[in-house]
Amino acid sequence: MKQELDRFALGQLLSRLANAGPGEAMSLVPPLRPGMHGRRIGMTGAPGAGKSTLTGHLALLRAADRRLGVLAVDPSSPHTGGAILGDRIRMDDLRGIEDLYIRSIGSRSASDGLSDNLPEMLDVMDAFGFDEVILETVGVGQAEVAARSQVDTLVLVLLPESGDVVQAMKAGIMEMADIYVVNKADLPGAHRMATDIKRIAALSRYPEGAWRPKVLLTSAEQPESIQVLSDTIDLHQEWLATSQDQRTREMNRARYRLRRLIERRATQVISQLDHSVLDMPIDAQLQHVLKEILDQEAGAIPSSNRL
Ligand SMILES: Nc1nc2c(ncn2[C@@H]2O[C@H](COP(=O)(O)OP(=O)(O)O)[C@@H](O)[C@H]2O)c(=O)[nH]1
Ligand SMILES: [Mg+2]
Repeated sequence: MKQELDRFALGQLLSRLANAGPGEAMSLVPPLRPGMHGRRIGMTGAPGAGKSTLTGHLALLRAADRRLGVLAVDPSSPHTGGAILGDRIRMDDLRGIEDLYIRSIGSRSASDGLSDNLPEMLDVMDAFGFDEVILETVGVGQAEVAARSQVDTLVLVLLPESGDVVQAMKAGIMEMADIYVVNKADLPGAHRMATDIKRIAALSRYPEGAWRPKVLLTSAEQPESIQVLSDTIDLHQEWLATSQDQRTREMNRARYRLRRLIERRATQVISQLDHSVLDMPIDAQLQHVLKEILDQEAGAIPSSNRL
């Protein structure tokens, strides 16, 4: 039996993380035992594509037999708590579902559509025993790439008639997502777009044993379409369990975290430089900045958490 979910403690910890600097963020994550990692599903796509609506429906389906968390990174609503996503779920629907936790977080300074301390927030979800976390992020270019490294299964939610996406796919980034969803299937153009994407997928070459991206049509008005999406996510998870790329994914995740960390520290140090440093030759500036970062590091992280 799992320990009861302490929503209050979790909420507090996520709030502290949302406002923490890089050093503090790492010290806030409780130690994780091996095997404590839940599944991570990313829902990304342009604003208005219907991600929150779809995520809400999906969450209700998938929370029936597991502890499910939803983190929605919503740059437009840093202060609305769970309201944005919560609005899309009726309280009636939540009856009988005990272990569903939904939370909106602002994206702060992260330019890639993810929140600064998202890797740590996801670790916290693991520490609180979530079997699965659905991560909603606004995807525009860089964001899909960033979300990619943080989740196991990435769902790209598309609007009918967003032809630029189809163009981008033709240029060969079909491996961007695991599942392509043309949402709002009730609107004109959706079926046509799904057919176009399927055609592109059929033309792409995949190595032996690779996952072939799936293309689905969904609509908030068609519950069975959301069931199919949920089943397809399960299918991808099953494929992951047998695939050889687990190490590669773990390394990409670690790389993203490390890069973000260094970027944030460097940005902070560089923003505080004055003429005394900026007038130096560039290699001296570099030396200075690297030393500053190292000095800060020595002070910021408790030794027990050092890598
Ligand atoms: N026609 C139609 N509209 C939808 C559907 N799903 C969501 N919407 C509407 O699209 C708008 C944006 O939805 P939202 O879930 O907030 O999109 P997000 O910005 O991607 O999270 C809202 O007005 C929704 O009511 C759908 O399946 N069909
Ligand atoms: Mg949304």
